[in-house]
Amino acid sequence: AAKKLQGPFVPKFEDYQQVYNSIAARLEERDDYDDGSFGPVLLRLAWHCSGTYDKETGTGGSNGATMRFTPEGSHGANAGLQSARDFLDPIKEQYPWITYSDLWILGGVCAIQEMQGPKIPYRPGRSDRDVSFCTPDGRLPDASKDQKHVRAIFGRMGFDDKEMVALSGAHALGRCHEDRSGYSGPWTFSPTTLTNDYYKLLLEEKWAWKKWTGPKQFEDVKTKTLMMLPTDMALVQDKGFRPYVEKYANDNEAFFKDFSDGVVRLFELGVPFTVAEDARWTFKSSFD
Ligand code: DDH
Repeated sequence: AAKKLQGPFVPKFEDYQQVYNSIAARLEERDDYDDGSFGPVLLRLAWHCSGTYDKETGTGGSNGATMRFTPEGSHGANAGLQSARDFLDPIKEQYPWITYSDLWILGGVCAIQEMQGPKIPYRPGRSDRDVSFCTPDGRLPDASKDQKHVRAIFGRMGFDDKEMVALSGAHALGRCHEDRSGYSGPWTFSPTTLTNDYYKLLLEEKWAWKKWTGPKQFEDVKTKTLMMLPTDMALVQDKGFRPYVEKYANDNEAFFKDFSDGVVRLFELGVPFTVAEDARWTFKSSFD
């Protein structure tokens, strides 16, 4: 009998869901990290791939996974993200058909959903590119700056005020590390669960400059355990940003909706998709 011709392997939804499940299982298994979870640093990896996008030149963004290479991998803003890339390497070995760039973004999607955030619809289509596609240093935000800087950086990616405030709610998660950014501490009391606490704390706590020799940051006067960066504080100081901070502090559902929409857009910056927008997939979470 004639041997049936085997076409190239074309992964489908079920295949990506399997990758999702493997990342989720590894998140559960590897609790040997800050606050017991690699979730926050996985999200930061996905954001730092995407946040290099420049709408004028179409360069940067989540296509390419160019942070694998030295110039971009050693940019100051990316300090510490090696741990997230290492975390995902065994997954890449298990599913060699997925590109690094699709995998790193899927890692961000999985991290958000597994940390009880909203669903983040996803489509594949990113391809890995070589070192010549590395973006120049300085495209990611500098935490010591003010609202003008936040608007310039996120405006360059194509975001408006509402989206800037919604995306910043990611700082409900994770913490700053002195040996990475120079800053220190978490923003909330539950750094491995996504909630609107970041906005509530911004409005309800009293914040003062932390007295220390490190970079200028705020600490909460009451417990001195939480922190805000100058760029976080800009969101309540600025007249254009503040109404959104108030809205999200009062309405977790509105935050989840706008955060999900913003992240979907962020994670797709600079990608020449062949899959239509209305064909995005929504993955089952481990607890669904
Ligand atoms: Fe962020 N972020 N971020 N951030 N970020 C840091 C940590 C984390 C800024 C600076 C810092 C976003 C926006 C901004 C996460 C997600 C997102 C740290 C500390 C600094 C500094 C790093 C370290 O020491 O390890 C600035 C400035 C901005 C801005 O101007 C708006 C956005 C948009 C996101 C997102 O995910 C959509 C996460 C998660 C972390 C915690 C990482 C960890 O290891 O924990």
